[in-house]
Amino acid sequence: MSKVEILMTGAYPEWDMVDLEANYTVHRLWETPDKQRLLADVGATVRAIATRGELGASAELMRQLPRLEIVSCYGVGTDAIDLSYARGRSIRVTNTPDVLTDDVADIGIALLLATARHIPQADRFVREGQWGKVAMPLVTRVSGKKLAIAGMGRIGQAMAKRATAFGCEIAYFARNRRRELPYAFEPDLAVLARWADFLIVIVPGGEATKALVDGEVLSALGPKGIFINVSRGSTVDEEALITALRNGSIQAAGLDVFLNEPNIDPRFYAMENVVLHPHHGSGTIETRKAMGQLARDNLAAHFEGRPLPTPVV
Ligand code: 8YV
Repeated sequence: MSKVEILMTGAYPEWDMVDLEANYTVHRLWETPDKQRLLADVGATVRAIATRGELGASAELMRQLPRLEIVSCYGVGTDAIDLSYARGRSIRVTNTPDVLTDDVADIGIALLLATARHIPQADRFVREGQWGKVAMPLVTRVSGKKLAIAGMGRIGQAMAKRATAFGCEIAYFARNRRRELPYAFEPDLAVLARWADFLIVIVPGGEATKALVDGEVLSALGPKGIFINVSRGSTVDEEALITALRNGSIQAAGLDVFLNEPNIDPRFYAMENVVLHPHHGSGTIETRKAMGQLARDNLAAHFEGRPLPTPVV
């Protein structure tokens, strides 16, 4: 029996590639210089897309795959997948929730600590031989401060739990109030930012949250405020963020996500008050193994006619 043909939009770690190559005929779109040519050659026989959170699958791509049955996403965020197009054609979509929650929450808190406590700057200070010659500038305490979290899903809750251990007071903004949670809910993000010392954003990406954090929210956060983004670059008005960082209307930012990754706005490189992280919140060996397993399990379940472990559509 011939193998099922799948189209991959980006690489997975080697341990996943070995398994995928053994079980499917894999077409590597990201490595192909002439993508249209590849799609014209194999599009008619491809039955699955294996993609990544940040790469997704557009309607334009899916339109070129008339036998497409499933899009398996290596990542929890499906904002870059055209879900309504997939629904319209009864194409299944799966993601990798839960397995990455703790690692992304760790990075949210780590970026807050790194940004407030100047950890990258301190590392440079020691390496460059400044220690003992000049005083390391004093920095901002995190413990016991007011933390606003925009987005109270699985990762938001995991960050709240961590911040509680730091003695932080927590309040949140979300689509819906979560009455079962012990944190204060604030439906107006600017009001929440005005109250907070720090704002961490972990809402899903997509149209509904585009530029949710705008100039008004940033100026409400204020000149001592620290902004952390572990969601998607699209959830913040990046131009407003760059302006706020440059003119001191916020103190600093810790960013795991950007517009146009990995070709981010070069103005970030020159800023001392930003900690940059290359969209790597889920990038531990442990979590990436679990994500790959789940992405592969979803494909296998679909082609063996079993219920999908983690369906989105
Ligand atoms: C991954 C992500 O970095 O889960 C998501 O939505 O953005 C990240 O965990 C990405 O999907 C892996 O390529």
